[in-house]
Amino acid sequence: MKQRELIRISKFLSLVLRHRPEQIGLSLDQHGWAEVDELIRCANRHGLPLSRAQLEQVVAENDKQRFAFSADGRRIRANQGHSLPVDLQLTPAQPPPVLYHGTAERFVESIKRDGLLPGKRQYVHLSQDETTALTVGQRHGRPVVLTVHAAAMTAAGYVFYVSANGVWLTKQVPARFIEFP
Ligand code: HQG
Repeated sequence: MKQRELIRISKFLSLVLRHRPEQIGLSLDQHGWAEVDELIRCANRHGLPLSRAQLEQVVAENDKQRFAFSADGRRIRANQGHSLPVDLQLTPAQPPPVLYHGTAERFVESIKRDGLLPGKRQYVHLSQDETTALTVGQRHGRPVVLTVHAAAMTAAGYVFYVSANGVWLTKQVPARFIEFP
């Protein structure tokens, strides 16, 4: 499968597995899982030809490992990024001393005031390295990388999770834990 086709299917999966399964008549369980057979049926019915083999290739080769199959291979879900209120059953984890958040310059004033908020998603997304954060920030405009004092947050009782694909998640980051460039 060509790179372009992989990306197209990945974007489609992000939409239906994180945000809007109802758009293709799909349902997710409370932990975010979709039945693979049902996903394929719904996709095909909505004009996106999709096979099990293609899904396997997307899961295996996705640049950010955005999706995972269940152990028995019968279900699939997104590893993070949901706006739907699914419970990924993540266990709290101890983050490294600092994490990074990439955002756009135009959001900085508001972040200084309110801290980092999850917006439409369930969690604020944080990266372990600055390069990844920069790429995330570039999606929104002229990028800025913020340093988040994660260890200080856990000491203060804030809880962190790490998704199956290595994205750090937390409900919010108060401004006092953020270092601005
Ligand atoms: C900003 C992609 C104003 C926040 C990425 C961000 C990530 C505020 C935007 C994942 C704010 C939300 C998530 C405040 C936060 N005032 N703006 N108080 N608090 N913001 O897309 O982190 O490719 O929902 O800085 O790689 O950019 O889809 O979050 O700029 O891991 O797999 O509000 O999405 O992953 O934007 O990206 P988003 P994000 P995928």
